[in-house]
Amino acid sequence: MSGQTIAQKIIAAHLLSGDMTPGAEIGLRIDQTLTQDATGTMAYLALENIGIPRVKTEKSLAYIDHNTLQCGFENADDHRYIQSVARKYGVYYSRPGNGICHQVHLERFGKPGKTLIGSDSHTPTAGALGMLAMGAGGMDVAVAMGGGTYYIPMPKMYKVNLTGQLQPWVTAKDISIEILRILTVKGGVGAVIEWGGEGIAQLTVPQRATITNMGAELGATTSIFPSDEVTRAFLKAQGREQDFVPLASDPDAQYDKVIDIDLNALEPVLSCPHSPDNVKKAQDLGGVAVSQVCIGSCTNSSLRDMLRVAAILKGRKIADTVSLSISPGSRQVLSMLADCGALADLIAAGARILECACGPCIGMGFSPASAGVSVRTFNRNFEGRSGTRDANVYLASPEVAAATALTGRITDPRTLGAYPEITMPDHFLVDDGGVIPPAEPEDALALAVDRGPNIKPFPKGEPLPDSMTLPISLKVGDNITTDHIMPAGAKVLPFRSNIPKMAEFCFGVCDDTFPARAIAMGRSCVVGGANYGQGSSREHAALAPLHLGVRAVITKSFARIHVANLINAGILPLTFENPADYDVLQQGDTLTLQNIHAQLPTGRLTAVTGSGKAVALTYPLTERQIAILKAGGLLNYTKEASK
Ligand code: MIC
Ligand code: SF4
Repeated sequence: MSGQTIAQKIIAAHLLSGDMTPGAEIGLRIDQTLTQDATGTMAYLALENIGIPRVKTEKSLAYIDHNTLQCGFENADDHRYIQSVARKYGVYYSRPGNGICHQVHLERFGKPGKTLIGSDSHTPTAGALGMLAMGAGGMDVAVAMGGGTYYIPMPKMYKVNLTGQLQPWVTAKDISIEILRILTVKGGVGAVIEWGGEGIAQLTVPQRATITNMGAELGATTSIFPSDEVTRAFLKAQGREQDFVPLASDPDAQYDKVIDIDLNALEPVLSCPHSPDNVKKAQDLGGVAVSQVCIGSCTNSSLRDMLRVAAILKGRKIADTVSLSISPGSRQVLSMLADCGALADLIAAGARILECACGPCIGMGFSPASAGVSVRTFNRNFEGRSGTRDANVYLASPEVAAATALTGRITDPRTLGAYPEITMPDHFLVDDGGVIPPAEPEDALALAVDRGPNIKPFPKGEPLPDSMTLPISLKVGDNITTDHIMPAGAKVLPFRSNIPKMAEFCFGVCDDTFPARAIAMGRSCVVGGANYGQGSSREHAALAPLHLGVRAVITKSFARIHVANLINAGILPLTFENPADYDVLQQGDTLTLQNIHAQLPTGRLTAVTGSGKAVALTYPLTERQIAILKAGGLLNYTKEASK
């Protein structure tokens, strides 16, 4: 037997069911969970429904970071609900202002060798610590909090070897964008990406985290670094060296794909509108005028990133035509910036300092002007995500962003001269006062949960009928993101715990007549292209269509988390056996599916169009997934199973 990769070692140590053959379903024991507020309300409503009095994980955290605007009572009610439910059920509550979930988790809670799932697609950020960290839908996180198994298809193993040395002004973000150029937004689907090679020794944990964070944009199950002396130094500086365990792949570990990147050859690059894999060099984009620069997000909001930006901006002024926002990733980062004076340098240069939260990344304000150009250090530049439909959003390193803010045009930072030195402290400022522990178990039972009027019950699916005739309520193309299906932003996020209201915005970016049409059709199906559902883990992208009567989604292929969310919601996921059939089906056509129950275990299902043409559909479902679909979703299934 050959040796194991890092991920295979962690999987083997947490394996509850299945065998580790790529593609086969495996069940994992989950050590830690995290939720954020925008997906957290649904996750905790699901947890309440499951009926377990106390979480069973080693540590579960509820972060409030996505919507902190509190314009109107809805958002404040969500926070109050999550705080009360966390207190009662044994979950640590990271209050608004404490920071972005992935940054805080990296700093304070992630542990090498452990498993983590989070109701956010960028949970793999913690892979920078040698943790097997995966994004999941809220219902799956609820089940894991209750001590239940988390199921995924056993991933393939990819390895990226870094050699050489990053040149001045070239950063971890440029590595993240380079791998997107090589693999594309579909290239990591079904794989864990392990980072290694001599080049990783120069990357600190937060730099590694920029890379594991953006592995989500490759569609990867997760990304992971070894736990080595760099990891130990980081944990020590966070005052938690005791959490360190060394972890590396075996020298004879086998990989399905190996990619070599020579760091010496990398240059500052940007992801151009509207996809992270649309890559160009900064020096080739020099003519593009920019009206907004946003620095922060779970990709690039560490102390190191902020200190570097402050050093670049120190003593200079940003261009009159640019609005610059800076959101530090955590209270730790913000406090340390304040203590060392770097915050004052940022303010003096003209930056607008925002709360330690997701902010502009999820369209919570800072939407660019009409047809505006925004350069952001974030991870996603999907159409409409900024809140401005015709905006052009570029993704780049903090260095490129700072240089661009100074000139008002996309700027290769190497034109600024010498790379400013920064000094990283030996110890981070540790104050976990922003994290409120849960009540003791003996006090918890008597505690009430606060529920505001905007918090509606969890939507339930209906048992899968044996035959269905479904009109096609919508046909969309390739790479449809969950930001297309269920947009976010300041107008919609207050309704994350109110699916009927939220469904009014469903597919708004593609076709705002969809919700009314779907309701008028009663039950219907949606047809999509390849990589349908990429991006966010929001299960709202399944629950809102469910509310609108969508019973099946037929595509060329699916993104991992979204297809799991569809099944959990009780919506049938199907793919075309012959991708050319995608062209045969049109919006408004009708599909009839018969003998569904008997056909599902075969992995093949025939649909017949209104004009009598047979369309062969397929999807390899496990027995467990078929049972979930038949029960009308994971919640019904879990309740039935526990009877
Ligand atoms: C995102 O970056 O798209 C989000 C917003 O963090 C989502 C979660 C959500 O929609 O609430 C994600 O990445 O899963
Ligand atoms: Fe928040 Fe943006 Fe990160 Fe999502 S990608 S967790 S919205 S900062």
